[in-house]
Amino acid sequence: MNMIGRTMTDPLEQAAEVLTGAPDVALACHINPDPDALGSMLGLAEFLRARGAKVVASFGNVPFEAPRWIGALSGADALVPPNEFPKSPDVMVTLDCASTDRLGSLLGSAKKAKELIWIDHHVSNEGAGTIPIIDPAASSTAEMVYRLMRRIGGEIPAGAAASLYAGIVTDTGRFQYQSTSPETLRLAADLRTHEFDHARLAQAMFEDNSVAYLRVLATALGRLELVPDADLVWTYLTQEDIGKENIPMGETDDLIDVIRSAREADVAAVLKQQRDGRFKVSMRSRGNHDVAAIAAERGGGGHRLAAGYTAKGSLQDAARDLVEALKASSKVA
Ligand SMILES: [Mn+2]
Repeated sequence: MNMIGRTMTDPLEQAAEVLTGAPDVALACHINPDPDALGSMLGLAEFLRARGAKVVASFGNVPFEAPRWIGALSGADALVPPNEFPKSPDVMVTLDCASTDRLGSLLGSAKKAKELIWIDHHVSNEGAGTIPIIDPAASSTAEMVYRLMRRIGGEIPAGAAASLYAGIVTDTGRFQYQSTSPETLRLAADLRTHEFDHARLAQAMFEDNSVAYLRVLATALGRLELVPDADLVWTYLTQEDIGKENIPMGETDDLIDVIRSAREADVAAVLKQQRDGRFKVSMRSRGNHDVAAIAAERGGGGHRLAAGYTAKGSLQDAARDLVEALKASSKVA
């Protein structure tokens, strides 16, 4: 492919061409992967393997721990721990990474990759790699991977369809969020024509809480604070809280979805203490605030209605800063 030809084709076409010809492909999704990141990656892995490519997939968590729901997805046999990931891959694809630091320990491989295809839908993404495919209008990275598969052509294995479906269902909040377009629904319908148990998949993703998590949820709900001046409802969890119930902080990812159902405030936030003592702030807006802007000003990122950052200082400092930011932020009409 010559350079002129290349500048004239769109990134999706470029990526399709590269992946069609590549015998070895290395896939990476973001650290602490959600079903969109992992589903996109394992789906693409299974698809490319069915086409005869050798594929490895990973994410840069150290220690390397897969989320519990990975058992509901197929294609996991492509997974390797980060230390077995190629150091300078010929072709590497990143999935659902809003920024390079989301690669964790796999960033070095991305820097040395000859061809780096960067697939993401976060609005804060500035794009990276030799072939950036960024679509903030896409409901999910899985939706974008599906388009890429269609462009490459050929059969989509049922397992790959299930993995993409998991990503779409999750990132659209089960088809509730604004990002759910007619195209998203058509694409989900297409995926559902494949033979897989979507009800079991949904159960593994959404109805699989431990009693320990529900107790931690009770602790968080017991501390709920409403700040009407800031249009905010918020709560927090400390390392001690999760230590008591012996669950990892990652198991509390869905807590924000309970908090944001409060009708009295537009913005919901959960402040979670990390192992280093700092508080990670997750925010959701019901539609009237651009929380991505607040996150970006604090070194974080995300979407207009769902974003996050790591706060400086104590819990009190972090909460005060958030309240001030919301009071200052002009509402989106
Ligand atoms: Mn996503």
